[in-house]
Amino acid sequence: MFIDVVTLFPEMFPGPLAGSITGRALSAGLADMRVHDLREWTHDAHRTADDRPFGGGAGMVMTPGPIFEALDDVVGADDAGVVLMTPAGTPFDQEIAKDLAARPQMVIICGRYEGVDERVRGRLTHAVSVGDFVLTGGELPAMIIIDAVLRLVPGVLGDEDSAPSDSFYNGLLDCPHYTRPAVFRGMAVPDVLRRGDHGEVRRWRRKEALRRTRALRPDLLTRAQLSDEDKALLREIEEEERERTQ
Ligand code: JB8
Repeated sequence: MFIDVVTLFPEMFPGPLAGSITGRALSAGLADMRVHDLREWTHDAHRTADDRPFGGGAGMVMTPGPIFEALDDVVGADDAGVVLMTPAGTPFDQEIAKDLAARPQMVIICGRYEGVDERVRGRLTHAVSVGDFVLTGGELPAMIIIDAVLRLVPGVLGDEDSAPSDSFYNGLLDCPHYTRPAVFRGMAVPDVLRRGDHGEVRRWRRKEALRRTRALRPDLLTRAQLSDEDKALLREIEEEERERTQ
């Protein structure tokens, strides 16, 4: 896949993407990341990419001209994803990651300042946020999107880097994990994991994933596709919760 980043701070890339699984994916040619300085598409001596907001007020707005010209030059495929990183976007999630990973090209525009001229929206397939907090710009969010998308590209994950059981892969938080030692500072690993009954282990993991999701992310539970077994496990959890709080 082709990944194109349009930014006022190209020196921030590849940054952390040069390491680990993403670094290997890029150096192995499984994806080709090109980083573009938005100022290449400015035409004045000061290479201006922002301006004062119509209507007045504090802060600067990224002007549409350089962004439109950058997209004219950079967007190749007609089913390319064109993504603006903005706090006023859709919360990024695994569904958006899958959508973007299925495309031949992803172009990410990193927002800065108070925002981007609204007329840019018409050139986008996605406007996404990575969470409800204020950042300095869209560069770090763009790296999050690239990481999440790259790991869905075939060949990027080795056998040891599991995708199917990850949190959110099936719409639930992942179950708790344990490794040796069996007892650490007086804290024991649940017996079921040490007995080696694979059916019991699978059921325990599903139940604990449901328990954790119910406690921490009830919004995910209402959207998840729950099997009859899941519903039975949730009833057990609710009964255990009633007993615990009596
Ligand atoms: C300033 O949450 B985000 C995001 C936040 C930002 C900017 C861009 C993106 C620019 N704050 O994805």
